[in-house]
Amino acid sequence: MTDSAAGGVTDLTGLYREYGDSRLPPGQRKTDRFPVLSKGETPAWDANSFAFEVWGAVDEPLSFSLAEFRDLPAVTQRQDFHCVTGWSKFDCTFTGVEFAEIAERARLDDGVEHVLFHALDGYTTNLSLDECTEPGMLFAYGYDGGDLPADHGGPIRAVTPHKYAYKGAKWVSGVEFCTEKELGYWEKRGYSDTANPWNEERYS
Ligand SMILES: Nc1nc2c(c(=O)[nH]1)N[C@H]1C(S)=C(S)[C@@H](COP(=O)(O)O)O[C@H]1N2
Ligand SMILES: [Mo]
Repeated sequence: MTDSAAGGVTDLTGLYREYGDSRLPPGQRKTDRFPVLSKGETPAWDANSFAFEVWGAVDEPLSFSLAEFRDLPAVTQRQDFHCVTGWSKFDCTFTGVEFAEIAERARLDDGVEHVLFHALDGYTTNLSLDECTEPGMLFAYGYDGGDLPADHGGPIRAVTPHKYAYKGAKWVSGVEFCTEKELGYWEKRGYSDTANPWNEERYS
């Protein structure tokens, strides 16, 4: 896997090799734009009252203001982005907090195996805990050297370069650690729970 840090940017665009042979997953076409794909409107939020919360089967429920979240140790990564509707955007540069950083602080109960992400627009998506600790799983607030635009999920979104992008909640406001699996918005509506782009796991 290519994982070289140049100028503080870790290159994760070689991550596909762990899952398949082609950087462009089967059935995808490359776009140079960054389309916006949301189930509804971009939700309104207030930088002064926004909270990123962590709850569920944890010893230490957490709540971060935007300023507190931006004070956490952060990384910048170059990643590819694959939407299940068929477009892929290569070389997105995201800055944010690694999933593991949050999980460690929350001190998970022994039985935690699943994670449900909650978003300001009512969207949810689920992953197993193991899938969340894969490299590239970030809570991103920066994109291409600036703030993550609101349409793309600012103030904070999850990014999941090893999965179709519906696994990455935009406007993420809550991370719930669970002992049992609960399906998210698209997973309940027939999209794949595992969502591996190189195996073309689009539908369940
Ligand atoms: N909260 C929320 N997150 C979401 C969605 C959404 O509708 N609401 N759409 C998902 C889908 S299907 C994709 S492809 C990506 C799109 O991200 P983009 O708009 O930045 O391209 O966000 C994902 N996360
Ligand atoms: Mo998507």
